[in-house]
Amino acid sequence: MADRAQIAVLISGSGSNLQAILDACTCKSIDADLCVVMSNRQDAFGLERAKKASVPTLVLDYSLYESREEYDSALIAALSEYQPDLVVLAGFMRILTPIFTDAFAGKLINIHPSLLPKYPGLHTHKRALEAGDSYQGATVHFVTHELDGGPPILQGRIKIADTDTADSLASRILTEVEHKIYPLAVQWLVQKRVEMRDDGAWMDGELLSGTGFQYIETETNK
Ligand code: NHR
Ligand code: GAR
Repeated sequence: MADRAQIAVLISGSGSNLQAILDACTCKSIDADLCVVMSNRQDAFGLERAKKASVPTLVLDYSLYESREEYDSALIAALSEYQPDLVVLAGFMRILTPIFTDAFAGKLINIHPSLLPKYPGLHTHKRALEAGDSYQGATVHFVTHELDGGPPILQGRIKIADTDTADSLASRILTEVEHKIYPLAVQWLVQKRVEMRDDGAWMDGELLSGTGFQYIETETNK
């Protein structure tokens, strides 16, 4: 096994969270290397980011597979070549079957743009605005067979302004929350400070609450 932890990242689009993780590996705030970036779309901009950083890339288009199960089996086979210690979903837009989530149980995480357990699924910012919420944010969680229902690890939030739209919230949460909490949560996993057990996510020997650790920005983690 390689001496630094190996991370596989799965994307579907721009890959700005991938970039935040790549940058954190470069500046050593994550003690790991990316072993592969996989996209389900050939035109995902994140693939360019990976190539620029000399990380191997893979494209697995799901329209070429008969079923979700066949796609997931192909994905497992492709990733196995790289022996990842951690599989990170970063804007990956395909629901995974238990074939995949069981194969990587405890090693598979996602960032979801809402304050889970609120608003699993899609269109989260529109739903928070329509509900008149005061805060919106993002949550890093373990992925299980239950969509956006795996145990939360780390959550960060911003106050919703009167002038916010779904688009302005999406972009503020991406830069002010996601790009900060995702590299931090990845490092916690690499350090084995966080693990998934039957009853939820544990950190430093304590069971985390159902919303995960709450990220508060300080002078040192800005
Ligand atoms: N898979 C499992 N099993 N569990 C999770 O928690 C997952 C997952 C796969 C992806 C990311 C998730 C998010 O953060 C994620 C979490 C896609 C959809 C979706 O409805 C929902 C949630 C997430 C990702 N996808 C449609 C599908 O039919 C396709 C939508 C599209 O292509 O635009 O797969 O929000
Ligand atoms: C992020 O906001 C992420 O939370 C969200 O997509 C964006 C990806 O941006 N994920 C989902 O909505 C998953 N359904 P990025 O490609 O620039 O990292």
